[in-house]
Amino acid sequence: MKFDILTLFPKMFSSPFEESILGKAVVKGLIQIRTINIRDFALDKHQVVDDAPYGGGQGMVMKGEPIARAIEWIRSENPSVWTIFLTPQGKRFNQRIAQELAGHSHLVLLCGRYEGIDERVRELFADEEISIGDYVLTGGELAAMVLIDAVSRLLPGVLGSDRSAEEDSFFLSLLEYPQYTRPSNFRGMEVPEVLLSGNHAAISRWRRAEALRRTWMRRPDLLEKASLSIEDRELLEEIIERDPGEKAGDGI
Ligand code: 4GX
Repeated sequence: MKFDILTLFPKMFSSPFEESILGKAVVKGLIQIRTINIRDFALDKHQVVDDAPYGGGQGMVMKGEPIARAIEWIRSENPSVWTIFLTPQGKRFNQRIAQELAGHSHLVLLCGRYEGIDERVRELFADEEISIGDYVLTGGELAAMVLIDAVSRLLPGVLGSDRSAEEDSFFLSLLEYPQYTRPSNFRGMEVPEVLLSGNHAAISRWRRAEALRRTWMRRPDLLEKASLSIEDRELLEEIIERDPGEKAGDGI
C-alpha cells in the first residue's frame, strides 16, 4: 500500500513511521510512505501557499493552485489513487472505514492548515473527507498519521502473524477483556485465579464475560450492534443482575 501525504510540514512524519511495527512494515516494503511538500508546487517566487479569505475574517486559507498541481502530479503517475481530505467536516473515522481504505492500493492524504482549504479544491479533487473525531487539531497531519496507523495494521504481514483481521471485526462490537502478565502478585494484587488454572474452556468463558461486562459498563451503545450468542446473553444477564448500578453514566 502506498500513502502520499500532502502537507506543509513533511518533517512531522519522519519518526512515527520509523519506529516499531510501522517502521518494520516500511523496511519490508509492505507500506510506502511519501511526504510531498505542497509549497514545492507553488509557482510564484516566494512559494506562497495561503491567502486571506474572500469576504474577510480571521486567519488564512490555503490556496487552490499549489494543492491542485500536487494532486495532478500524483494522478499523472497513477490515475486510480483515492484522495482523502482530513477535516472536522468529514465522515467520522472508525474501524469499518479503516477496513474499506485497506482495500485501496494507493491513498493520497491532504493535510490542511489554517482556517482550511479553498472550497473549489475540495469540490474538484476530494474523493472522500474524513474526520478523526469531534475536536479541533492545528492541522490535518496528526489525523493523517492516525489513519495511516489504523489502516496499515490491517494489511497482510504488517502485524507479525495473521491474527487481528478477525479480532478487529470483533472489536467493532465488544471491548477487549483485561490482560495480565508476571508477576502473579503485583503490589498486593493477584491475577484472577482462572487465568492460572490451565483450563482453556474456563479461561475463554471468563474472558468473554469480562468483555461483555466492560462493554456493558463503558460502551453500552456497542452492545446494541453486537451479535451475541445465547450464552453471551445469559452471561450478560448475570452481569447486569450483579452490578446494575456500576454502568458508566450511572454514577461511577
Ligand atoms: N480530523 N483539523 C484540518 C484545517 C482545515 C479546516 C477546514 C480543511 C477544512 C481534523 C480532525 C482537524 C483541523 C485538520 C483543521 N482543513 N482533521 N484543519 N478533527 O481538526 O481530521
